[in-house]
This record gives sequence, structure tokens and C-alpha cells, in this order.
Amino acid sequence: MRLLTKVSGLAALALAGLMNGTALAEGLEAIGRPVPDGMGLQPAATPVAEQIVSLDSMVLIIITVIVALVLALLLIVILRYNQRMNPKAAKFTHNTPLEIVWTLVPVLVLVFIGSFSLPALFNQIEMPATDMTIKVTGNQWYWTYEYPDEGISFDSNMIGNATTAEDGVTPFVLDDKMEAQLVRAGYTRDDFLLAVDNPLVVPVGKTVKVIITGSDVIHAWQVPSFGVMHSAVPGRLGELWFRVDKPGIYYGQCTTLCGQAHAYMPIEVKAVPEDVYARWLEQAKAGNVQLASN
Ligand SMILES: [Cu+2]
Repeated sequence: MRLLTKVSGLAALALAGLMNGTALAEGLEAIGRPVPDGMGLQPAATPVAEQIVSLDSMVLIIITVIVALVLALLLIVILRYNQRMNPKAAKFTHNTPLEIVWTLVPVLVLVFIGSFSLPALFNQIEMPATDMTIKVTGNQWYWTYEYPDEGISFDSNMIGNATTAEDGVTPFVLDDKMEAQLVRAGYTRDDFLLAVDNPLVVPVGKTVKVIITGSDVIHAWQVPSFGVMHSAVPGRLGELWFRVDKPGIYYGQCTTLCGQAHAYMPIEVKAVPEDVYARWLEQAKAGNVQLASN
């Protein structure tokens, strides 16, 4: 069924390509997205996200060892030092060397973790030299993307919300009609609640500075694969940066509860090779901001 959907998606794309000679279709793979039965973090697509993932793995190993050690100590105490095994209780208190050790070892563990987590944190918040700037504005309930240097600005709405649902399609309901609309746009039913009409488009290998604000209430722009998240606060400008290494589609969500349709303002970023980005820019400046999906 999924294969069929994919094939029909490709057919729809080919048809769309025939009908619209200028549409860019790049056959991008959806990399940053939730998957069924997924357990870990989404694949890291930026240096910051890679740092976060390796830090996460390292801390997981450390806490596993600590939990095992504490559990073993507890079991030893429960089994060996209970009242039945020791009818005559020992009377000693304090053991200075032991107390120094159980204070010092946790301090050293924290210093060790900090020596990795602090550089990761600074790497996230210190803005490197950037190649381009994008302004993100959170609205109830969609995103506005602006390329100040290029004079481009457009809204990004979830496919199938009240604004984008085609005639005869019930907004927010994943039925056959909604699936057909998704397929026409180059997606599958798995992309429902993630796919948008106009995704953000960025070139791979370029350092992108994102400035973030809100127009009504507080939202938050988060893309897990990029390792970025920032609140979109009305009247304030936040900033973050990312550099995507691999072309693909990366999904995210608004992560601050912002009202009734909070769950329906996903983020979709298409990272494309530089030449494709240049062609998209030309097309976008001419008024067509859509980058056809695979
Ligand atoms: Cu929101």
C-alpha cells in the first residue's frame, strides 16, 4: 500500500512536472521526521545536532553505569546487612576516606560531563559567521518565512488545515480525500500533520542565521534534526543558526502551546544543493515560492 502510494505520488509529480515546466522537483528524501517505533533522537543533520546526539549517547552510558552501581549497592545492603543476617548491630559511624570518595567521584563525573556539555551549549548560542539570514515569524497558526536579503516573504501552512484544504476536503481529517491532496502535493499519508504548502528552502553547506519573532502569542520554532529550538516572542527577536550537511526534508513542530491549532502548524525545511537553491530563489523572486516535493 505504501509502495503504491509512493508510486502514485511519483506519477502525480511527473504529471505536475509536465503541467508546470518551471516547478522544481528534487526527489528529496524525508530525513528528519518521526518514524513508527522510533526510540532515539532524529538523525542529526547539522554539526550542532551531531554534538547533541553524541552528548546524549555519552550521558546515557554514564547514567546507566551509575544506576547499575547504585542498584548493586542497594542489593548488597538489602541482602547482606539486614537484621536477620546481623542480629547484633555494628555501632561504628563515619568513614572519612569513604565520605571523601563519594563526594569527589560525583563531582568529577559532573565536571567530565560539563566539559562536553558546555562547549556544545556555547556552540549553539554563539553565532558563527553566517552566509544568509532568514526571518521566521510565528502566527496563529502558521509560519511566515522571510529572506530579507532577497526580498522574499511567504506563509507556510500545513497541508490540510482550514486555509489549504482543497474543495471537498475536510480540514484536519485524514481521509481518502486528504490523502489524495497530500499525494497531489508530492507527499504520502504518513506526511499528514507534517507537510506544508510552502516549506522553508535552504542551501546545504551554508551557515544560516535565523531570527525569530511572533506576531500574536508565543510560539517556538523547533527542528529536531537541526538541534535547534527557539521561542517566537512577540516584540522580541531571538536568533539561532544551523548548517545542514545533507540534502533532504526536515520536519519540526511549534513547541510552545499557542492555542487551538497549536498541533497544526508544523515546520518543513527543504535543504537543497546550492544550484537548486539558486534556481529556487529566481523562481521565488518571480512569485512562485513552491519547491515541488518528491
Ligand atoms: Cu504554536
